[in-house]
Amino acid sequence: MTKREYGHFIDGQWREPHQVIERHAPGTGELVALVGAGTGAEVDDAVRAARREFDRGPWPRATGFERAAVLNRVAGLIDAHAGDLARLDAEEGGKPIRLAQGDIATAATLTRYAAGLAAQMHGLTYTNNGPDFTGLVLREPAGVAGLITPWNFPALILCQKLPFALAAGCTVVVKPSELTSGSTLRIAGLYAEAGLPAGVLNVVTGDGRAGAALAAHHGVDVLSFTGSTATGRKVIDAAKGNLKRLSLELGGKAANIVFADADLDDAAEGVIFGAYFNNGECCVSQARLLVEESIADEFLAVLTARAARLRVGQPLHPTTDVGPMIHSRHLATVLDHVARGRAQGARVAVGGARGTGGDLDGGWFVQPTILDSVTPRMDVFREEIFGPVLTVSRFRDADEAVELANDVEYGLANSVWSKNVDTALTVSKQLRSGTVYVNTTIDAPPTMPFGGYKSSGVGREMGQAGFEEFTELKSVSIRTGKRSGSFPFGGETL
Ligand code: TXE
Repeated sequence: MTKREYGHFIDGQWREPHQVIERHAPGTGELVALVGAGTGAEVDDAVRAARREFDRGPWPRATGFERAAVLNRVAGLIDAHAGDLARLDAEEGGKPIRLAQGDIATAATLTRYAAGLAAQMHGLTYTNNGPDFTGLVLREPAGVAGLITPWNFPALILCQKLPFALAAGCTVVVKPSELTSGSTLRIAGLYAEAGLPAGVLNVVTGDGRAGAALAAHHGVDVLSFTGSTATGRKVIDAAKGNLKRLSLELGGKAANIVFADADLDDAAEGVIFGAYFNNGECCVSQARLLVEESIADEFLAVLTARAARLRVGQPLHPTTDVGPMIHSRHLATVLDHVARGRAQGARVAVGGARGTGGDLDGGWFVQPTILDSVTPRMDVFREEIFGPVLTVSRFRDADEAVELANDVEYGLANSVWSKNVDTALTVSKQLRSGTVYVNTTIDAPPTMPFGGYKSSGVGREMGQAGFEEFTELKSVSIRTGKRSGSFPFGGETL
């Protein structure tokens, strides 16, 4: 692996950092990157450049077609550099390379979709406000957007935000995760290559201190954050100084609800994919299986055998299914969850320990794990584990399944497996989550808005709704002709 050194990208220039953060590859522990530790001063410079471009620059004033042309060029460049981008995310984040390649393909698709939204950005006209009145509802860019992204989908989550903000005419400051900044900086370079004016997109790397400075900055009008619920709460506090608009995509504890009338082969594949996709380090990870009692033992036997066959390995290996945890502290946290689950009465059906042996020894691996006999009182049922750990609980009927699924503080996504349309739709409507997958899992196109109920966040990403997060509405009420009568003030005409 090659060690990379990154600077900040501010006002179209690469800037040397004063201090750096070391990034070690999760698969091997090798030093792979030195990332700039941004401070309030760099955030200030970046916001100042974005502010200048928003207030006086060409980007917010360009036509939707002009903005779309730049975004479409960027999408082409992302495709052209897909191999490098995927490798950065796999090396720095530990995600299996096949998944990283999928992330980059989707990043390009999201960018093309956002280009289409730029081209058709429009407001409304009201012609029913009386004969002398025309009401215009203008849709305007919201201003300077701050984007704070996490480490689990570095390029993908960036592209759930950035092209939408730019499509709307916002100017942007991004603060990527200090653990996985490479692909964000590379993509910023692709925007410059595609002709985005200097200062419209700025990237300041660094840890939570740089994120906190961006969240608090009065020059930022709208902030879009993806990360933990705990940090989301801090972002709300920091953002209140200038009451900036917030969109927060936070933690989750999704359930895969499997009814006896599902296609069980299909459901088993879906449950395995949902639980172990991206090493389980995924906000929509389907970390809880709720299975109908009558098929539970037989279904669990299939899952256990399937989980044991998953290939745990180095992220760059083409056949790896499950890679390492993001860092050693997180490895310890995931193993601690398993230990607490056991202590509280869960039974380990498979896995349950650190992944070791061969080339796993230098990295932070966890065996794909299934904890059976999990009840709602246990911590593993309620807390986001964010690792390759699936919990199993049984239900008697649809009412109990819904009650169990909703009995957590989160509400990001759930899946329902049933071939009975009554069951599938009735349960979907009762689930308190922003997304429900039916007979599929972790599978939603960019047209569909994505976000959380309850402690999973506020606002939406992707779809028309995700675009609108980066816009403001302005009502312009126009009177034509001479007003008959007076304004209703004292009954006299001035
Ligand atoms: O997240 P943080 P962490 C969950 C998951 C994981 C846990 C901790 O359970 O185990 O969070 O991960 C920046 N003001 N998710 O500690 O802290 C930080 O630098 C502003 C779920 O890595 O939320 C990074 O860029 N920003 C999640 C980003 O916030 C701050 C994805 C996310 O980091 C900040 C990641 C502050 N005070 C973790 N402190 C999902 N929804 O998918 C940190 N940051």
